[in-house]
Amino acid sequence: MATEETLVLVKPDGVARGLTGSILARIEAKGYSLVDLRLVEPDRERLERHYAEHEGKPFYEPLVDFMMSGPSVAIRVAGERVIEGFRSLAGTTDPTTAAPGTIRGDYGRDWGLPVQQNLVHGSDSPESAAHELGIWFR
Ligand code: DAT
Ligand code: MG
Repeated sequence: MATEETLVLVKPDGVARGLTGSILARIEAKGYSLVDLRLVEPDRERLERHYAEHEGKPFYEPLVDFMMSGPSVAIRVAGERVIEGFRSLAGTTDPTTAAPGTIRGDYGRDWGLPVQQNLVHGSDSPESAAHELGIWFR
């Protein structure tokens, strides 16, 4: 299997709660490589491109607003099967039920908001990784 790259975001809740270092440590401890990293305050246009697949869903507007509420840390991460591997490390989307031992399961929960604040984003396929890396590291 060839080395892959994925886009990881530490979302505004993760940055605001001071969890960036803990999340980076988990990526490094798993053995993946940090290739590039930056603090980004995305505008609406960038987020609309990043989350285009979710346009029209009930959580879409709250999601975009949440992602504009503060900076995110964008990370280019490399390794064999890193796309699948980081998704596994992150845990399932709903942080309340994400498995303990995962980033979302250990650090996240429901805060009674219309959007799930689940700390991290990870690309879900080679196609979305290439697309998303182009959006955040243009
Ligand atoms: P993931 O981030 O696990 O790939 P996704 O791509 O389906 O999940 O959704 C993008 C983000 O939108 C997700 O991280 C949190 C939010 N979200 C998804 N489904 C939701 C729901 N049913 N209610 C509220 N927020 C949701
Ligand atoms: Mg997704």
